[in-house]
Amino acid sequence: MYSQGLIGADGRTEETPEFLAAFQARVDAEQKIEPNDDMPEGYRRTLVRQIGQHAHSEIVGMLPEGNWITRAPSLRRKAALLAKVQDEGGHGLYLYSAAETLGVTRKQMTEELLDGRAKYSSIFNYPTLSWADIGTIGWLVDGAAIMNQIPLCRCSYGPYARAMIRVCKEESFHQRQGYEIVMTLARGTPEQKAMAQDSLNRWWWPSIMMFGPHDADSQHSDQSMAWKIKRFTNDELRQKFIDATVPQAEFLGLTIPDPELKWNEEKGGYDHGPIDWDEFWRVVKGFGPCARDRVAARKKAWDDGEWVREAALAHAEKRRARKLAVAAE
Ligand code: BYC
Repeated sequence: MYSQGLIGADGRTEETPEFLAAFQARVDAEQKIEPNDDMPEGYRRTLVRQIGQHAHSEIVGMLPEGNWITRAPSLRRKAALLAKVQDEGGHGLYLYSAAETLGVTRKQMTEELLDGRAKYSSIFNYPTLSWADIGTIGWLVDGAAIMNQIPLCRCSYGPYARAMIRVCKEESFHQRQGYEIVMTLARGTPEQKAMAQDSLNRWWWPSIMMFGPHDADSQHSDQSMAWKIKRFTNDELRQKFIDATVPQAEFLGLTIPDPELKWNEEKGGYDHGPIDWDEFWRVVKGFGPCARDRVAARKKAWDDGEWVREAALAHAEKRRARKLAVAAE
């Protein structure tokens, strides 16, 4: 029998050493943890934090790209961008639902985002200054997201792992549409190629920061790896991303803005220059270039949507009352 926790006076499972060991054994045996299973409070909290941050990132991530929908250079580009931004909204909803299975409400998560307790990915605090940025976001940002999220399809928590499967399929389409935009610009006029290079120069470092702090400074990695929430460390994923992306930049004839980027035969991967962690922490702490606009946009959407939530609730309540009345007849 898996559950060896004792039920405490408050009705919650006390985390005895036996309970924790049995939980870990279950994770080690690659059994999926499902919403109604007993789980350590720390495991639940870690997932709420990570899935919540992930959901917020998908929703906030719609803003920098949405900014270009009306200015896309052709109908084909506009239709593709619209579909991509809509996909990101869908990913956010999927993820909020996955987090809700852990006993937190979407309202709580949104309030935490708006008052700064919950984070969203640092990358979405940077502005989209040119059309090339839409290509670069697809290529680099979705590319980094895929690298980070493919292993999450094997996360020990079932609802998160299953949500990631569809999300990754769509992200892979997004990455290709971005790469194709950058390729078109890189093969275009000298001005277009310069636009693509300028975009790469601005997005490269923020993209490799997306993977989070170096392993030595990552507070949560060890425990998250033990619980098989994370399957690779931040630095391992960053390295995989750099190794996959450098040949793509070479193919495009673009230069990655890191003079210290060099193939290291011994390790079988690229060495890179130092990351500006001061910039990273500044952005993570809410002082990124667009941070105020992003949170203000989310607050406006939440406030403007209040009547919709109220109407939906009233409608659901009315239907429930009608069903009860019919059942009572
Ligand atoms: N931005 O101990 P660590 C996407 C925080 S893609 C902001 O290593 P962990 C999309 C971290 O939360 C982006 N904060 O943490 C793509 C922690 O602070 P708290 C979303 C960051 O959790 C294209 C502290 O730093 N993807 O959505 O083990 C278009 C210490 O870090 C960041 C996900 O969220 C950052 N970059 O590892 C549209 C993927 N990095 O919480 C949308 C799921 C670190 O203690 N998340 N921090 O206050 C993850 O895989 C992990 O949470 C991370 C961080 C790798 C991000």
